[in-house]
Amino acid sequence: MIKNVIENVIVRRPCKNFAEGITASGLGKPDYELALRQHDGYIEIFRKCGCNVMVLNADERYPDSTFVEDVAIVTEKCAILTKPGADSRRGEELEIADALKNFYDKIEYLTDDACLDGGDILRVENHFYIGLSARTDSEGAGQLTRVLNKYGYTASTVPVKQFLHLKTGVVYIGNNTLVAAGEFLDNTIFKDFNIIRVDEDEAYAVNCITVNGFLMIPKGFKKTKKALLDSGYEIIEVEMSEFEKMDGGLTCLSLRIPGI
Ligand code: CIR
Repeated sequence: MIKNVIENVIVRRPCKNFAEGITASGLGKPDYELALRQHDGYIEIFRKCGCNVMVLNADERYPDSTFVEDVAIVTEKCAILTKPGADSRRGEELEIADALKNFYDKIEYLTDDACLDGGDILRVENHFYIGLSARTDSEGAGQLTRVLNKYGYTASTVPVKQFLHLKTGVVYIGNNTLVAAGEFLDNTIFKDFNIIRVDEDEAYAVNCITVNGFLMIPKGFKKTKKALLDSGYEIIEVEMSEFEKMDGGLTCLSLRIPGI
């Protein structure tokens, strides 16, 4: 049984050219100063939830490098560096290795022929669903599965068509419960879960985070907040407007390292 305690969290400050990152949101250019303040708020919530937060300096070479979730998979047994599927993000993964060495003896690597973004990895207890998306291919999924199997985890793939990443459209909040929207609402792969259904106009709010008994959700999504009130978690809202403009959700901004 995993403890489900998050002890350490790694984040990276947004860089000055954050607005030059990849986006299809159509929500306009983010305000950098506001993004920094929202990032401060995000960090503060993890601290309130009892986590140590390691804050890495901005990396101006990679506009999307604040979205650290995409560059590594962190478990209680090992960390695995990914191979980002977008050309402009290739190499970001190597920049997180030193930070991970503070927490891990075992760091695993995928090879250059793989594509895999951490946003496509949905962990449910000791099973990992791997989204096959525009960013993650079957070579990446195969390599990750082999690494996970080595550490006693299982994995399987899920096609992702509508969303950027698997976790943009479905997340696990414990207790056999998923929060989902769009293509994942009636996907037979998830038929044995309880599903908290999120309407299309609030789909951004699917991407929430459970952390030490709290549920962090983006601010401004009333229907989803109401639906999540019965989940048994205390809900904490965080302003995310500037990250939403760059297609980033709550999970994307951190690597959450489970306690052993
Ligand atoms: C990108 O397109 O790569 C970034 N602008 C957003 C990444 C969001 N990451 C995530 O959903 N895990």
